[in-house]
Amino acid sequence: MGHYKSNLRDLHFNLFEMYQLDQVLESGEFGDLDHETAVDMLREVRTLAEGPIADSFADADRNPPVFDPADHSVTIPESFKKSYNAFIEAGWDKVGVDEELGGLPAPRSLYWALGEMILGANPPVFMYAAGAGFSNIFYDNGTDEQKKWAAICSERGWGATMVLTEPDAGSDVGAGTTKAIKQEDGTWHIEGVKRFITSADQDMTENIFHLVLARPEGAGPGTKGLSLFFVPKFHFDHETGELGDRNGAFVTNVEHKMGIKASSTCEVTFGQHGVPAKGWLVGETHSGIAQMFDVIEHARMMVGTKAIATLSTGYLNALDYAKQRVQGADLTQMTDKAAPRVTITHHPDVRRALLTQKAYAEGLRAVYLYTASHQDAVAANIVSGADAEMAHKVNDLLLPIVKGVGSERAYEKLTESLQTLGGSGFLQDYPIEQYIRDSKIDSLYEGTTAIQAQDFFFRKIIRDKGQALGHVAGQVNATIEAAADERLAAEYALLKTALEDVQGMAAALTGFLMSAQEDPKQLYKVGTGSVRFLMAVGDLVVGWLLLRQAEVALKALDAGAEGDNKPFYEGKVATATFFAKNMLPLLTAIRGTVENVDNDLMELDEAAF
Ligand code: ST9
Ligand code: FAD
Repeated sequence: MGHYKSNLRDLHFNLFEMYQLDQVLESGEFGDLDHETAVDMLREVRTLAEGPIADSFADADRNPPVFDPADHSVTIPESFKKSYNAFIEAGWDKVGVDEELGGLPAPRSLYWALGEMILGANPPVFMYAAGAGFSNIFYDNGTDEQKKWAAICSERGWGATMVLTEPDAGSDVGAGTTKAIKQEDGTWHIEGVKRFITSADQDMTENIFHLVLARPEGAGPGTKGLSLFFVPKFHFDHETGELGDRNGAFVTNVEHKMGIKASSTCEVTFGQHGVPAKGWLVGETHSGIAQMFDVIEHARMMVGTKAIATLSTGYLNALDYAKQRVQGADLTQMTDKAAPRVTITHHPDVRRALLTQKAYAEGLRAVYLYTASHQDAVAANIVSGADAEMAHKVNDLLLPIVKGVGSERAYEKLTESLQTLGGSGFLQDYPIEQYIRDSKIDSLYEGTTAIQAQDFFFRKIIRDKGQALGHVAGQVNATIEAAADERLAAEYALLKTALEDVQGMAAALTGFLMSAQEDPKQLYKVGTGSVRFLMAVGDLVVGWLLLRQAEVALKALDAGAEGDNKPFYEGKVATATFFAKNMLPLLTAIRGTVENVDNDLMELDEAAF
């Protein structure tokens, strides 16, 4: 048995019992894809993920990709190549991709459910295999001519990268100085150094295309002055795809990292090795940052789902261990030194830790799949009654929660998974230490948590005039008002208080923003409170979706659920109750801190830190 433990039962529960995937498929929006096919796909990907994909997880960590500065190449470990090939050869990289690109369109909820299993088993497999998805975004943004290249990129299975970051332009992408110089033939020469570029070289695909943000000479400052360029590693015949000369984009370093070592993180130097780095302006329009955000939105979803997937397998590994590890006596017999020893699942604190992990793993899974359901208009309408415009806004609103809250909570609760194994958790005999190392990146790349929190408040709430937040809050309120199951009365009351607390926090932050018109320093208070607010909304949504799951579970139990289903549904009810009683009340204290935030920390002399 490999390291990865999927939770297919919970994926089914979310897709079919919560988010009505059958109705989505019956809409005809996804061609012939039906219930049986979706179930088969989930089962097959589970088998693949737990087997060949997971197989190289530890080996590629201990023997990471090797960089050769002489020829700017990266060699991927053989073990990992097997995992990658198993995924590609079965065609899974084409799921969710347009038919024009050789893909199989699928509902986003199904796409991300499949993705969760790959991301939990071996995340870099998903990342290296994202070329077809990138081709789709290039296709959507490209000229008619470029759409043909996008089809070539997808069909020939080329790798792809997103190239934003520079040494002095991380969170502040608009500080980028990489230049684009227009050539007489209409192409561009890219010049500059980018760093931290994921998958920028590998020896698994015949070609790689880079989507690069660079500033055309004479363009203005900031992100709006950046344009997006298609820069292939090798030039190619634009009709046949046949490879030509090497282009001037060279990997000049590979980072040594804390985790996710199988994923190559590269410095890429453009146009400084005697060969120009030739690029093509994507779509022939200078709207680079908006085009790049099409990639970023998918990547943020990917990062959050990766984190949540890792927490889930961390929890299931911890649970497995806890059921077997015998240590100590039952607390009620602590004074009897001859009392029988019990498995650690008998200790209240271990149960608290396990339920905490379960609640966040399953609650955040419910959040990312709810979000994914708002990525298809047809599904959004079924799930929340949102029309196409509102579906888009709700997805925008929830992405910082999936990414920002998903990554922070996963990393935090994975330490509970490790703790459950005691000293053994610290060993490389178990996967959890690697889970922790591999998932730390999730709160950093694709916009740090602070950036997610600002995006959430300023763009997704204030700029949106609270429309999407109002829609989701309306859904939460509907659950409270309907109080569909009287056995959950205490939980509805706790959810009601949590909703009021979050609304109070939103009002406080909005108040600071308003008063910043008179006193700009009031804005610091938003900056100080925004991560707490993001995390609080995350808890509210997790608590709400767990409660809705409990309602469905109680109905199933009333209908006489048997066998494995019985403890599954009982677990759902217990988890929702645990979360409502143990996590939601904390929001009242957080509301107090957000409402009373002051500017003392901004007035403190730097020397006093
Ligand atoms: C990275 C990669 O970290 C990590 C892993 C890569 C793995 C690769 C594999 C990925 C697989 C997934 C892809 C699969 C694809 C599948 C497809 C299947 C079909 N939403 O606020 P302003 C835009 S990469 C949308 O003034 P500043 C918007 O156009 C590095 N758009 O910003 C806006 O204009 P307007 C990641 C947004 O102050 C314009 O930007 N690095 C959003 O100029 C300007 O907005 C980062 O993420 C949004 N939420 O710049 C950087 N926000 O307002 C983090 C902005 O007119 N830093 N736009 O609409 C930030 O995000 C900053 O806030 C900033 C600030 C750069 C945007
Ligand atoms: P900084 O921006 O310097 O941030 C440092 C700290 O300051 C953070 O805590 C941050 O939250 C905080 N901070 C910064 N600005 C603000 C602000 N305005 N308000 C509040 N707090 C702020 N980039 C790519 O383009 N493509 C890739 O494929 C890619 N892959 C990566 C893979 C790895 C393994 C790593 C480590 C990075 C990758 N990145 C990639 C870059 C990644 O997106 C950046 O590291 C990230 O955006 C943060 O930038 P930074 O590291 O420069 O940190």
